[in-house]
Amino acid sequence: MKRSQALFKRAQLRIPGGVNSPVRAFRSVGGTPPFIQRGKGATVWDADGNAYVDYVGSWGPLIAGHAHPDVVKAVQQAAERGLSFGAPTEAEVEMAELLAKLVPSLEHVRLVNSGTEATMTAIRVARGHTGRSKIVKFEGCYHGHADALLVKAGSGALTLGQPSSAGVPAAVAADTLVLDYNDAAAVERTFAAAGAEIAAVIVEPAAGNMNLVLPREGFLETLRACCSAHGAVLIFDEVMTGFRVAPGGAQQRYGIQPDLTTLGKVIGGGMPLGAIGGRREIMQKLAPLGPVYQAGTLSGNPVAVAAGLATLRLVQAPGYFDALAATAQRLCEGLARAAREAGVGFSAQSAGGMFGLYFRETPPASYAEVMQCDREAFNRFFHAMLAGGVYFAPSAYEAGFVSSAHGAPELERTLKAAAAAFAALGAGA
Ligand code: KE4
Repeated sequence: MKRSQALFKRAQLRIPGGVNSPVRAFRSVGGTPPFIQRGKGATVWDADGNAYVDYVGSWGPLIAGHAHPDVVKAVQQAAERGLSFGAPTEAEVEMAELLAKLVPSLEHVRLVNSGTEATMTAIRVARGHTGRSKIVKFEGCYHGHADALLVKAGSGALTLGQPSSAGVPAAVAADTLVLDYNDAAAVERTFAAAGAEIAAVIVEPAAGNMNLVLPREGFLETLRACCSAHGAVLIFDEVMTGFRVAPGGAQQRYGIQPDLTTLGKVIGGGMPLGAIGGRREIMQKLAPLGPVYQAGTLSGNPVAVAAGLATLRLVQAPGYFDALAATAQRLCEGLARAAREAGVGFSAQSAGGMFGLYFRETPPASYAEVMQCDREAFNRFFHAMLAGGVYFAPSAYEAGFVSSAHGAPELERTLKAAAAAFAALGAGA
C-alpha cells in the first residue's frame, strides 16, 4: 500500500487526521486507510491498484454499485445543462413526488444536502411545531453532527444529557434525554415524568451506527403510542434504513408511521442529498410558509437530484429488493458457517440490504450487548479480510451494505477470504 501510505502522510499535513470524515481514518481498526482511486459495480481499487469487494458502499448510498451506467449518464446529462441555479427546478418536484409515492408518510418534503442537515431541521421544526424544547434520542444511535444530537446519556435515565463532543454547550445538551435503545419501559417512564416537555423522539428505526441492532417487538410501537399520547413528534431517522431495509424503508418493514422522516445516502445515489418530510401540518411550519427557518444554497441541487432519481428508479425495479436482501442473507449465512467451522465466536444478521457482523455468539439487541463484542477479534478479522481483497466497514460499530452489483463471484471471494481469516483467528493468530 505504498501509494496510500504516502498519500495518507501528505493528507495529514493539510487535513485533520488526513480525512474529511473521522471513521475513514482507520483509528478504530489501526493501520493505513487505502486511498480509493475508482469503483465499478461491487469493486473498488486503491491507489496501489489493489481490488476490493466493497461492503461499505460509501456508507450506504451505492445501493446500485459504483458508477452504475444509468446514474453516471443522468449526472453527465444534468451537468451539461448546468450545475446549480439556486432556483426551483422540475427535477426537485419529481423527487418530492417520487419520495411521497415510495414513502406515503411524506406528505411534504424538503430537500437538503446531507443527513445531518435533515435531522438538524427535523429537530428544529419539531420544536417549532410543539413549542417545546426537550428531545429524546437513544444511546448508540447517530443522527449526524448537529449540536443537539452530539449528546450522551446523563448519569441516570431521567437526568439530562451531557455533551458527547467538545464544543457542544452543556445548555444545549441539557435539552436532550438519552435512553437505552429497545428499552420501551424507560420510554414510558420518561414520558410519564416529562411528556409535556418533550418536543420529539428521534430514533434509527433499525440502528446501524452501533453495528446493526434491530428493534425489539413493541419498541417502535411504544415510541409511537407515547408520542401520540403526549403530542410529541416521532422522527424516524431513515438516512441509513431508507430504501435499504425495505422498499419503503423501516416504516414499511415495521408498519409504524412516524410524523417526520429524515432521508439521505441512497436518495442521492452517492451525491450530496438529504431530505426531511412528513405530516403537512408540521412541514408547513418551515419557511417560507411558517416561522421555522431553514435554507441551503445547494439544496435540491439538480446534479445530485439526477443521481438520486436514477438510483431510485433502479431500486424500484421488480424483484430488485428481494434480490438485494437475499444477497445480504447469503453473505451472513456464509460468514457464520465459516466462523463455526473455525470455532470462532461469531454471529451475523441482515435486514434487507444491510447487515451486522458480531464477535459474540448472538446478535446484540442493545448498546450494552454491542459493547460485549470482541473488538480485538473484529480488528484482526477486518485486516485479514482487507488483505484478502474484501473491504468491510473499518469499525466494529458500523453496519455493512450490499449492492445489486454484489453477485456470486463477489460472495465466493468474500467467503474464501473469510475461511482463511477465521482459521487464523481460530488458531489464535
Ligand atoms: P450525513 O450528514 O453523514 O450525510 O448523515 C448523518 C447521518 C444521519 N443519520 C444516520 C442514521 C446516519 O447513519 C448518518 C451518517 N452515517 C455515517 C455512517 N455511520 C456516515 C459515515 C461518516 O460519518 O463518515
